[in-house]
Amino acid sequence: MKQERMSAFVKDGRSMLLAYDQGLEHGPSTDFNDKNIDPSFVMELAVKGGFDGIIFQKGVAERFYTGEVPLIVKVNGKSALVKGDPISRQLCSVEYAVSLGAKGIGYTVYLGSEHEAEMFKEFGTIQEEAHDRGLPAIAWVYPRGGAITNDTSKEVVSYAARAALELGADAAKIKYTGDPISFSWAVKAGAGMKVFMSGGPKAPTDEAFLRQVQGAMDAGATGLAVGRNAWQNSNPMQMAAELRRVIHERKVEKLLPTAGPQAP
Ligand code: FBP
Repeated sequence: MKQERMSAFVKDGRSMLLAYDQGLEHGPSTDFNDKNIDPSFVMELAVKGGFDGIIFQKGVAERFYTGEVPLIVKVNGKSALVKGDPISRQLCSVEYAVSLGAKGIGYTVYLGSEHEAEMFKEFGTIQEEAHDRGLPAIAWVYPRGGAITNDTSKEVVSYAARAALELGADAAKIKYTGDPISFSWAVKAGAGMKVFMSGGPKAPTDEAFLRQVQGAMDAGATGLAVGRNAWQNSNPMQMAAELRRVIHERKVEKLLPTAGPQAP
């Protein structure tokens, strides 16, 4: 049933989502250039680049969402200005997200933060409200705070996937561990829940990024939710085409040396 809730965003079991909530999360001077500071540019990339979904905060969705690609509204957020263990609180109701056209609800949980209990509780309510409307609840699970020393280790990333499953997420967006074998353990920890690799800061080369995406797909991920590595690229349409080749057309050689997911 959970897989059906994600069906608006998944084709042949695979998906590529375009994330554009970094203006609030990071600040405009950190991530944007003259082109991608315009949300219309990213909306157009989502459409022409063949993305399966677009992720906006409500204010951007209100003004720039055109309805041509399924929408995920990120219903919580925080700025980069406050220091200490992070907390990201709800900013938009599920009902309002639906009124904007959302087919999915996104929420970030900072696993390991001293405030995780508040985010768990809020996500729990949002998940139930989303499910009441037949919509998926998609959890960005980012281990962060003083308790976390390595947020891309196999142990921590698989914990993120398992936490998302147990919190009732239909899909989890988690960081890549760096290799397909360790990432396959995180996919396994999700026990059938859809797992998306999070894009992260722009990789040094396109090839390096595409190899990460290929590794995540080989590990059994459903797909990728990417922002900066797509719309910061000097040729975002070409990057979108390459991502389609890896994710949907399966045109790159297998990187995973063994037949299937490995136990730890
Ligand atoms: P990127 O591909 O740009 O990393 O976007 C994915 C994302 O999860 C965004 O949705 C979010 O704004 C950002 O990463 C959070 O980044 P950070 O890890 O710096 O908090």
